[in-house]
Amino acid sequence: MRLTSLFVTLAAAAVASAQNQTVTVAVGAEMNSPGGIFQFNPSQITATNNSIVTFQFTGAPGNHSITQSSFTSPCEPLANGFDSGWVAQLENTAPTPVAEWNLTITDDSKPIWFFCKQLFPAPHCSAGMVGVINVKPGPNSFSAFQNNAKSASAPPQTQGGLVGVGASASAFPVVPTGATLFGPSATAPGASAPSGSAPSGSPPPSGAVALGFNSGFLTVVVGVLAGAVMVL
Ligand SMILES: *[C@@H]1O[C@H](CO)[C@@H](O)[C@H](O)[C@H]1NC(C)=O
Ligand SMILES: *[C@@H]1O[C@H](CO)[C@@H](O)[C@H](O)[C@H]1NC(C)=O
Ligand SMILES: *[C@@H]1O[C@H](CO)[C@@H](O)[C@H](O)[C@H]1NC(C)=O
Ligand SMILES: *[C@@H]1O[C@H](CO)[C@@H](O)[C@H](O)[C@H]1NC(C)=O
Ligand SMILES: [Cu+2]
Repeated sequence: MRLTSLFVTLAAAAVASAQNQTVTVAVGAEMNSPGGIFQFNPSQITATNNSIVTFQFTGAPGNHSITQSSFTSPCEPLANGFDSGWVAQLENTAPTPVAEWNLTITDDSKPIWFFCKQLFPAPHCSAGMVGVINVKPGPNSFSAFQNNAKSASAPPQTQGGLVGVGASASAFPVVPTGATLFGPSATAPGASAPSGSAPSGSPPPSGAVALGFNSGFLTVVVGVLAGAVMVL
């Protein structure tokens, strides 16, 4: 009897400790970071059902999104996928408290692939700014996904909703003074842009969007990209 109840207690404790964790992911990096500006760190996350993945926009300056995609189309928003919208911060230091977005895992049985949809000063997704939650063993690895992203075409600049496939958020990113959220205001909160239709009021995909970064930053970024191309 006593032994049985001890086992039951231990089993319950083991289950509880494996649930509802919080994992923090840095969105964007500092210019001199290993791996460059365009990255999620860590880029591979394990998170069980009900766990919260907290994306912190610590990269500054930066203008990034967390947008769900699929293994086969790394830089293409997934139909009914989640999308944080862009969080822009132009100072060299991220504001405090840092801009933050919480994503809750609703299905840990399948990988949840995501990317950054920002196109300026160069498409972040093909620069390698991609990530995965709950990758499974096999050929659909993070490195295969990231390699596919490098040759993908630029993502459309549509805005998705809060509820994704396998993960969802209850609100768009909370941004402090010094950071600005772009995208979600163009659609109703929680609304998911239907795939294939252009949301009204969204900016044209190229040319017309102000960059906002100073030219020194651009020069460094272009230099970093040129360096990356030479290495590749
Ligand atoms: C985990 O989160 C779910 C949903 O919020 C909640 O119902 C459950 O009680 C939590 N479990 C633990 C062990 O905190
Ligand atoms: C994200 O979730 C964590 C853990 O529950 C919480 O402390 C934090 O306040 C949440 N952040 C936002 C922006 O909701
Ligand atoms: C997590 O939730 C999904 C969807 O309900 C379910 O299919 C999966 O089995 C759950 N994972 C675990 C470990 O229970
Ligand atoms: C951030 O990026 C979005 C999408 O490209 C753009 O609309 C917005 O103007 C940018 N914000 C700044 C401050 O550069
Ligand atoms: Cu980005």
